[in-house]
Amino acid sequence: MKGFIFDLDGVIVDTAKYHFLAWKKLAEDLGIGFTIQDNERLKGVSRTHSLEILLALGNVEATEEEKKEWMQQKNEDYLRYVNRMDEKEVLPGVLPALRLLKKKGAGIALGSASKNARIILEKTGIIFLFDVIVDGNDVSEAKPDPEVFVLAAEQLDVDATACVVFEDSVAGIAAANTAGMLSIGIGEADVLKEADRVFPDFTQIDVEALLAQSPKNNQ
Ligand code: B16
Ligand code: MG
Repeated sequence: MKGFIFDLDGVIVDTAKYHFLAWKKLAEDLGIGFTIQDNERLKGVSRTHSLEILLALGNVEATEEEKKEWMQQKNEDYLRYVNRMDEKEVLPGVLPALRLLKKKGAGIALGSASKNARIILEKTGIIFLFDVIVDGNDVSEAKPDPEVFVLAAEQLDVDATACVVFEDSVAGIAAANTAGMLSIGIGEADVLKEADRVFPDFTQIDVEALLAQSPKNNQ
């Protein structure tokens, strides 16, 4: 395998808790009940779609103008948390994996739905390890569409079948599978059923073994 594509939220960092706090504040302002369980539905989903899910929970209808204003408000709150992030927020095992891949000369890409991906990589001090960054600003179709991973592989100049995708969301695993890449789920096997393999976190992943693995269609 030659290309390694990382999702951001839920794989490299746990920003879901900050998304939750920011959406929760907006929900309170709008009089919508919003729980940590509801927040599960927003993981891996774009900002626009997240707002639609939130409004549907409260049966709230809104104009395009209001939606734009609320998304901006939510993002400003979210960025207040992001601005306080540092290298301690990189999840266990991720940094050693990135360093080993770099040392071995593998292509390293980010493939995230977030429009805040670059600032998060900067704040956590790992942006220099990425050869390619494809985020929510670069795609027209959200996961489960494979666009984000296809673009990342193209920019790495690696064939899709020689790419590994690390993902924590069901939609992201579907996107990786559609792209013909090896999908590695980070999380629970009974949730990420479609993944080629699932690990609870990066400390359990043998990066050397992944590097030695043949392309997906030759397995
Ligand atoms: P933003 P990922 C996703 O990141 C998050 O999982 C999802 O909860 C969020 O709504 C989405 O990014 C958009 O984020 O508002 O920062 O553009 O998991 O694809 O790295
Ligand atoms: Mg994710």
